[in-house]
Amino acid sequence: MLRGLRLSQPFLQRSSVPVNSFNRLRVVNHVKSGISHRCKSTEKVLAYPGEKSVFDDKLEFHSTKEILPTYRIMNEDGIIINSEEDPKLDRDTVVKMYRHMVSLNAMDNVLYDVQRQGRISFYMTNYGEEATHLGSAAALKPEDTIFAQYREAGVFLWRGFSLDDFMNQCQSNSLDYGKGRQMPVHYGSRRLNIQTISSPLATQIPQATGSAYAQKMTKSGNCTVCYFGEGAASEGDFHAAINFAATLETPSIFFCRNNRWAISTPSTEQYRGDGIAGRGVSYGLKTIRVDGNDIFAVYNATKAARKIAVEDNQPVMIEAMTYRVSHHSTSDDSTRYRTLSEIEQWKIKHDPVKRLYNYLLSKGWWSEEMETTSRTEARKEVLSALKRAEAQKKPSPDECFNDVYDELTPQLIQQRQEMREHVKKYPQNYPIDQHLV
Ligand SMILES: Cc1ncc(C[n+]2csc(CCOP(=O)(O)OP(=O)(O)O)c2C)c(N)n1
Ligand SMILES: [Mg+2]
Repeated sequence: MLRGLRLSQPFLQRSSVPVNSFNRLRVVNHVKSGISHRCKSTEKVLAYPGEKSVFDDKLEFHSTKEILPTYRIMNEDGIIINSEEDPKLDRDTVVKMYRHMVSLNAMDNVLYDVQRQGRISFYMTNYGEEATHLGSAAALKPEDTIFAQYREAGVFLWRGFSLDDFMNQCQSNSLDYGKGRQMPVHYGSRRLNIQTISSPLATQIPQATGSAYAQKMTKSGNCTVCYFGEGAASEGDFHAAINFAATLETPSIFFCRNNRWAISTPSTEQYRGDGIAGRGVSYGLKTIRVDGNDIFAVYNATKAARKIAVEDNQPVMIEAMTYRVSHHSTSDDSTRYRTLSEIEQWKIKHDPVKRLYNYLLSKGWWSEEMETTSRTEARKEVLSALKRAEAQKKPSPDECFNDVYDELTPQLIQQRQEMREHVKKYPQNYPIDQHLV
């Protein structure tokens, strides 16, 4: 029964552990003749970082036994179920949150249709996930850096990205900060501390860890918040990023929007174990799972996470449970792989916007009349921003070649010349008069 000793000795012989470190090895002394019962010791096997394992003479494979709970403080009807947890946000703040939800819905309605009319090439809506955006964004400081995936338009709205900014980007016009070089919904803003979105999934996660590490090194007192979907969390980049954040002890908040779908792949086929929150724990991150459709729970969780990140220089994981109510994008038809009744159930029973609406009604801070007016106004504002954006010229095609390097390389100069000649030769295919020169 010298299992502990037998297991440990070869390890130590192979390793380069200095001799004086041998005293860290605690051989569990449970050698007894005729032992039949399980023997556990309170002594440690070895001091591995982050792990306290004891010797155990029973052969047993382990799996997740404890499922992390889901933090919630407001129920489906907009009633606060635990008044001690109520963040007691003032009327202006809650109304502002709600108004942004209304604007977000209006923008999604209009731009989805605008894509269908062929006036923009692509769009992704945010329906069903509004509370994850506004609850988290409201709990951050404007100086905190944000890395988003693509379905976080409400975070941009809260930060001050205007409807004109959204429309200019989706129209790829000359006022777009990205100079028309990205697909629609790939927003970004240096002024608002939001890194530009990029299409390859999960690339933002290690970048966000790097950003947080830089904040730590410069003692900035801020954190980096990284949003991603549960599908993106299957990428290798996710694991590398979280492990670096854990070991470098960075002021990071990893915010997973678990909306149950990654295009047509349901969460049930995406992972095993206790989901993304379970991974946070296993990587050594302080972790919380939260009802993503409860804006106050999301707000509290993000606020507390920010405190841990900034004050203790520790990364935090938040898994927000929500649902992608619409199609993945305008290139998708989700009724091909999920039932209408599933979608309806989420729309009717778990709608985060309705939940906040009911809360506002119960406080006397909103009315049916205000609802109608604000929805009409929001649509009008979106449409006029769209009109302004459509009236703008497109960027000069030369912009394709700028900003890659500090100065154009000879190859790029040659390619730009070829492009100019090509465009001139086929004016019927290139409405160059719509572009800046
Ligand atoms: C590296 C990479 N692989 C695949 C894709 C195609 N793709 C775009 S979005 C997406 C699903 C992502 O799902 P999730 O992270 O859950 O975000 P959600 O769309 O649900 O918000 C996939 C597979 C991609 N953009 N990049
Ligand atoms: Mg998803």
